[in-house]
Amino acid sequence: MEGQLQTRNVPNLTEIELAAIESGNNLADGHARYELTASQQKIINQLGEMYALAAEASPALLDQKAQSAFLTAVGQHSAMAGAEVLSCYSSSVAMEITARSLYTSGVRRVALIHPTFDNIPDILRGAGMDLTPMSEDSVMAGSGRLPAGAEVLFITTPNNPTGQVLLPEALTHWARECASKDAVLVLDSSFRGFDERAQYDHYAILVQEGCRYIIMEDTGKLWPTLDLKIGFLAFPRDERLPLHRIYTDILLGVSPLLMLLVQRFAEDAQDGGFSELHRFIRSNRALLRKRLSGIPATSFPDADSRISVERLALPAGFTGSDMRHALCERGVHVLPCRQFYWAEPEAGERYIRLALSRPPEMIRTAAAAICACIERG
Ligand code: EGV
Repeated sequence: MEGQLQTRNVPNLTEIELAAIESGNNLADGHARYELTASQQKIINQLGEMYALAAEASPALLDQKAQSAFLTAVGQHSAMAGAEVLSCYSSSVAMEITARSLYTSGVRRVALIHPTFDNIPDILRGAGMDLTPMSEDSVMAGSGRLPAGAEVLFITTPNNPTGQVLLPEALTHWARECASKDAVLVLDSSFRGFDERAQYDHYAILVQEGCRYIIMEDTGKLWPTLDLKIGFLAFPRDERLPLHRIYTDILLGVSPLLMLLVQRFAEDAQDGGFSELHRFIRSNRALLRKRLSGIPATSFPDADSRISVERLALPAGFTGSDMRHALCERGVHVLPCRQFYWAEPEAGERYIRLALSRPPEMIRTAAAAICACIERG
């Protein structure tokens, strides 16, 4: 009953994102919404020929080539050799398959990073998992034990919305800790394309530590491809969870045209596209920070974040939820951070989240609206 009331009164982040989508000043969702680069445009101009190629080629080969191109571009060199990789239409589909596989195997107790994007706890709870929060700081510190009884440790890295990255020493620690308890280490790496610090070979470490793992890789946040994207679900070939079986309950596979598109964009990324993307996001982040630098008592708590969203801490007396509504009246759409703090919503009220994967003009407009709202009090 309480749960149903919650659902009616507080929108989830995706409902807020949806409401913003038709707006001119949509800095709500984390999807890439800006012009294609020149080399990306070239790929799109070849879509007709790519369709013909995809129709003729072996789907399995296209799948393998796209996976290999993407995983190589993000530094995951051991993945193809050691892991089974399943291609999904989005990383949320991969997450749903993961959660159902856990449930089917009798697993219930998941330790989950806090805060993180709300659809992760929502999908896991929806599939019957019991969640224990683990603070982002304790996860990233890479010391300490798993909470008692935890059968899964779920980490978003880089984390959304903070951009914090699980470094090699910390991954090694948790891999060892999970291996000693036969727990599964699940990583959502949807934002790793933005941050080279998250591009060391995770699979090599996990294999070396003998850890059971599931990794969700994602192209969805990286390229302005009108939501043509792939979520990869990767796990050891000998993993006993019924991931392949549940995948096939849901999908035969994804479109070979989509696989070919992902392959071409991944090759372009490796060939300078990622550098260009990193420059673009860095420049938008600097622009936002500069435009708001004159506003007293606001701050950017994630000094070293490289991902395509940015948290802003509001002055005392403002809440993220109120600020979101006030900005909405000025035609600017952002996310409140309350919902990211799934175990302690009030702690998220200090912040809003702004998307940086937008044209710079939109960042300027949003910054001006935020200044106006705060100055008015
Ligand atoms: C972000 C949208 C889903 C998600 C956006 C996101 N929600 N998939 N239910 O893709 O950070 O804005 O992760």
